[in-house]
Amino acid sequence: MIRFTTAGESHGRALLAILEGVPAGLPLAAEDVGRDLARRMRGYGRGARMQIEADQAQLLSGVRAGETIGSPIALLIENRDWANWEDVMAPGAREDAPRRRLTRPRPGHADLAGALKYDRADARDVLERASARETAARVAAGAVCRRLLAVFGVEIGSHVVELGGVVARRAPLPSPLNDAADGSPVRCLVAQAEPAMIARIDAARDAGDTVGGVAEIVARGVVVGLGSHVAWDRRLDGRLAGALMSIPAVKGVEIGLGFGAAALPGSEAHDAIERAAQEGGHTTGGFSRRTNRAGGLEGGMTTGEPLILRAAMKPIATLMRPLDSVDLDTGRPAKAQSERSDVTAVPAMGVIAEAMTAIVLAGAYVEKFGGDAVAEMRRNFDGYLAQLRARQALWEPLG
Ligand code: EPS
Repeated sequence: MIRFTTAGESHGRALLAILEGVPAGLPLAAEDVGRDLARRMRGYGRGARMQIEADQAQLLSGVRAGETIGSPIALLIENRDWANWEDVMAPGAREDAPRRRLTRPRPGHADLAGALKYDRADARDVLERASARETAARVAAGAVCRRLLAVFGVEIGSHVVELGGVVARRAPLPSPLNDAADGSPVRCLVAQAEPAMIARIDAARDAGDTVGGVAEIVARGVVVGLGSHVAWDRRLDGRLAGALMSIPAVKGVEIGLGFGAAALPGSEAHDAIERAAQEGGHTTGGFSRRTNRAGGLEGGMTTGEPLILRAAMKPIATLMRPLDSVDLDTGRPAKAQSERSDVTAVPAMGVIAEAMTAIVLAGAYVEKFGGDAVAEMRRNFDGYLAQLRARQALWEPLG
């Protein structure tokens, strides 16, 4: 089992991730993590905070001489902005400390429900943790999982398919996906859509508004048979959907055709099965599909076809022309509070969704192939591939 937890406030000293269950013997360096952290910080529409930070991970435990040793991996990312917030966020009690209180909750943010639930008079105690800054720690944990998945030939990428209402036309996906997507300021593969998306972000910024969008996550090289149909909580589609839905501001998740499948007849919603070409199909049991409407998941299990997931992000809740709210101190109507923020973070959300996908998939690999050591997992994986091949050996050769 792979488990992880994070800690840290947006303007606190640092973020921390603890990842447990990664097998021993995986080569790992801080740069493996740093690459994804840097990718998460980019994207047109980010605010001034991203000019302050330069996220890097320190490996505090679980790695020795460049290899994991099977113990929990603790990753630390310092907040550079801490230097500007130390007085406000310091854990020690000080009467005269500046508070930078937030008392006019932002509709769409965790401010109000969090302040009520945790009995806080200052919603800063809520927003500091609800802030999507926390996702840097997830991306660090995800980068380690991505490294493990690479041993088994899995590649995870993402791209933005919709931003601010601009929908990118479907196009064939390049491989590796991220090499192409990361070259775009909005991580969009369709050159014609990019300027329109940028224009929507600019217009929203000028209007004191924000925009949302949709990122598509693609995992290639995933072996058939991860997850299980036998119990609700072992279905991989459920785990993936939960993981993506847990990303701040994500309000919708689709797999394959997703909501579109509901309107189609069965004959147009499924993926006909055929034999894979002779040279391919070692991770799909010798089968292939003419289409991939299922998004690589049937019965809660991987089919061996690429996983296709989409996550829809609502517009960021911090508005420079705020919506109506109520002041927690006075109970009187007031405009919601504005804070420095981003106009959009959809490009970053795709990178975060990759990380969450990697964490769930790495967990599924460890579950299926056992995993105290990478070499042990590898043996079990090879044994499974041999099992898949043995079945094919009974078949007539393809003519
Ligand atoms: C965020 C507000 C902004 C974002 C932040 C998420 O931060 P600040 O309040 O410091 O300007 O930049 O995202 C990050 C810091 C990050 O690393 O992604 C919010 O309120 O959710």
